[in-house]
Amino acid sequence: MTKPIYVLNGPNLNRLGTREPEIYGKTTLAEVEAMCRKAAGARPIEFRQTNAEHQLVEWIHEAIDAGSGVVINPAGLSFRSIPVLDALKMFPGPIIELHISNIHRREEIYQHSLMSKVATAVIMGLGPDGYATAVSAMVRLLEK
Ligand code: DHK
Repeated sequence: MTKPIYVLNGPNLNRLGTREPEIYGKTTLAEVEAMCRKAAGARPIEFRQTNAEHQLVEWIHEAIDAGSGVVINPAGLSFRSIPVLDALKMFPGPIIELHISNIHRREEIYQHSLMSKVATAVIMGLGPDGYATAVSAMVRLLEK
């Protein structure tokens, strides 16, 4: 049984499509999920979104035991969540941190992600298409 790639999304990403479209685009989260499943090919994925820090931590714990790789957009939690960082430190497989926008071109508060210290790779600035890029890259990482 192939362990799934966990694609995890943090706060406010449930509002994709109407949330600051000039920054995040008009693609909905459901459309992003479909893009991820297409990019994953035969590999199963668990695609989830939460506005709650504790839920994201618990899903990372689930991935530690049941997942092959983690693609995560922690959204606003990227910049201050030690609990999410600590959970990711326990994940044994590859982690790809994803941001729709290029956080380094954003306001100062968005420019330093805590998660990048534990990420295998970081993809940002590609818009919603970045998710498919991240999942495709994860598939290749897992095949090595
Ligand atoms: C998403 C968010 O919700 C913001 O809090 C981050 C990130 C940027 C993104 O670009 O996907 O600052």
